[in-house]
Amino acid sequence: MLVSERTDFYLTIRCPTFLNFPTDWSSAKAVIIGIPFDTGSTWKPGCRLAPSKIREVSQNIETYDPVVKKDAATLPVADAGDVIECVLPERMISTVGKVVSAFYSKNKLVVSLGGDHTVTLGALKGLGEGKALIMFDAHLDYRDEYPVGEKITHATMLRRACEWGLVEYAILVGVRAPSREEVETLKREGQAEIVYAWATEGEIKDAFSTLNGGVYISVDIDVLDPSIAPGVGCPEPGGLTYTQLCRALYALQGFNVLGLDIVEVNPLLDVNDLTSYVAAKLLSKLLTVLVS
Ligand SMILES: [Mn+2]
Repeated sequence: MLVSERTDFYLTIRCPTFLNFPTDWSSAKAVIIGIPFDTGSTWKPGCRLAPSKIREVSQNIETYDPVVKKDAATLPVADAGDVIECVLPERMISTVGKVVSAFYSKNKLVVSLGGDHTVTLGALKGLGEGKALIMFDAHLDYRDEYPVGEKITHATMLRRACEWGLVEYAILVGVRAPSREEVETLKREGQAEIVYAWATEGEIKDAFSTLNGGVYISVDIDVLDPSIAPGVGCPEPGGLTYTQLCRALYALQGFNVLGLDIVEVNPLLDVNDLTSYVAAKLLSKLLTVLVS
């Protein structure tokens, strides 16, 4: 059997699963995987604990979405467990790439639970080159090196994704903490549109309307205001409200979504598991929007 077929070799089942979904993914349309990786965090570690914590709190959320009129818990989704633990970013990217590629080749929508934002590089690699990306994030993650000398961290993720050809064009929503160098480089290279956190709902939808073809969605939980998502490594005031983010996600209904992730939840910095609850609700909502 090809290594790429042996997804079970790289995955460890975790219980409880998200919303008690089955671990058998054979008939599922979407497959959740956890990526317990946080050595790409440039400040406080702890994101590696998020997949298990988000699964734990998911046992206690309401799953019916009155807007989409679907119940996430009844959708054809599986939770295939966590990718084996990796410390070095290169190995994580390679391993996650193999797992995502194997599921993608079987027409599964892969939902990755980070982990710090570096994990998105692995998921994007598994889907191949030249995609559009919609990224919800307080930051641009477009530094060349951060910290000095480090090329693959959560602060350089988008820069590497563009350089490696994994992302052709990106729409960056909820931004409010960019560096001058990142803004100027992105503008010069023309590979992205920045939709700042103070944009209106209409402006966000207008940005989405420029996309056609397959798109990858990445939600860095720090796009939300730290008052509702305090468990993050780099809290930035002035973030989106939960309702603003939900409205943006509803606008993605009907898009050809190739994969998605929710990243940067840090249970070690959280208050009353609030950030994990918010992430669980967002994932539940995204499933109702994207899976039928
Ligand atoms: Mn990020």
